[in-house]
Amino acid sequence: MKKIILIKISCITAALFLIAFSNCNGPHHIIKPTVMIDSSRGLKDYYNNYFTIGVAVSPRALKTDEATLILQQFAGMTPENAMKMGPIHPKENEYFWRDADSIAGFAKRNNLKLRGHTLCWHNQTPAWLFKDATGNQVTKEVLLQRLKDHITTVVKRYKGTVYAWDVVNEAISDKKDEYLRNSLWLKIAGEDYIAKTFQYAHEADPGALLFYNDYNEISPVKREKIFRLVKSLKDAGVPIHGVGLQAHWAVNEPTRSQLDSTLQRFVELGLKIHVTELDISVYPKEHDSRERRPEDAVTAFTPAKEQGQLEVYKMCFELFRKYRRHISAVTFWNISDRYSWLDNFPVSNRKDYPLLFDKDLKPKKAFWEVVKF
Ligand code: HXH
Repeated sequence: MKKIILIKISCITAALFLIAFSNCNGPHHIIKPTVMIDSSRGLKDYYNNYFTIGVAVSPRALKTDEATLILQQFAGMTPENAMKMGPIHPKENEYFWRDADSIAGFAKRNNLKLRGHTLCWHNQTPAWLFKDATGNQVTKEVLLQRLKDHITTVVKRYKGTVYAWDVVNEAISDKKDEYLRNSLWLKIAGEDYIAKTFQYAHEADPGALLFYNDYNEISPVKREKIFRLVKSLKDAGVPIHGVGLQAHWAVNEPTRSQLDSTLQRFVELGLKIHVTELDISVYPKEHDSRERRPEDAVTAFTPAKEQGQLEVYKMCFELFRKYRRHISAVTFWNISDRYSWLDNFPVSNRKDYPLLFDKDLKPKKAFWEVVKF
């Protein structure tokens, strides 16, 4: 009896001791469950055996703390604007190399794969391009000669540094019943300006991979037109190696089945697929530019926006991984939510948060969904 009482007393004492001891340092000693974060691994490492993860950059970003983030996270780069015809070739006999050179130098020094963007586009063209000295529209012959000179000069300069070019950008029309965009390229030079552009690029650097690049590829109508163009180039023996899907998407599109059938369709081309300009807007997609309205007042990155965005990012990368044998590069269009081309577009005075890193360059919840596989 005495023995039992003694055991009881010592048990109670031990328990009291344990409680007292475990509480002596206050509640902050309670171990919280934490997610295991391996901060030494970037996107490029998680996807090492899948595709080259790239990012669109400005020369300015490479002189800030964003440069460190680029080196931690990305294996590839695309100049957002610096190699476009307007910025790089402002006058007929004048090139502006500084910005493109500084991006190419950074890529070279740090062993990043550089995608060139872009050689022929209807937008951001220099003022002189379509006009002769008297202000009249140039002929087909003059325009194609100018295009050839431009491509030869630019592509040769970055030979060995740029491994892939977006050769023609956005040549397909958004109008339901129109095939090619009715641009000055088409009006002046006719349909074969596209094949010619690829030929000029191939002659300037036979080792570069050449892509046709376009947006709204998830729309069944546009998708079939892109498919038709790329297939016709390939069948005609034009040097084209892949299709670039811009992937400017949003919280409401694409759906899983829409993206799956899009990727499935482009796989049938038997060419490479690059996802070239990925971002997921936190606002439902609007396909037309408009002024800001009162209901646009909430521009904060709310938990609901965060959740919607992470679900789309998760789904997209699940499908990218499914098609890993065909997709060889995935490039984000800008580095962090500090700056995106979507700020003020297509709605004026509206901030967007379309990327995987916040304005302090910290990974967002969507980042952890993308690397969890
Ligand atoms: C891309 N265009 C370009 O390839 C890239 O060079 C640029 O830096 C950013 C995006 C996407 C785009 C295409 C058409 C377009 C807007 C963006 O036209 C619209 C105009 C108004 C409303 C909706 C689309």
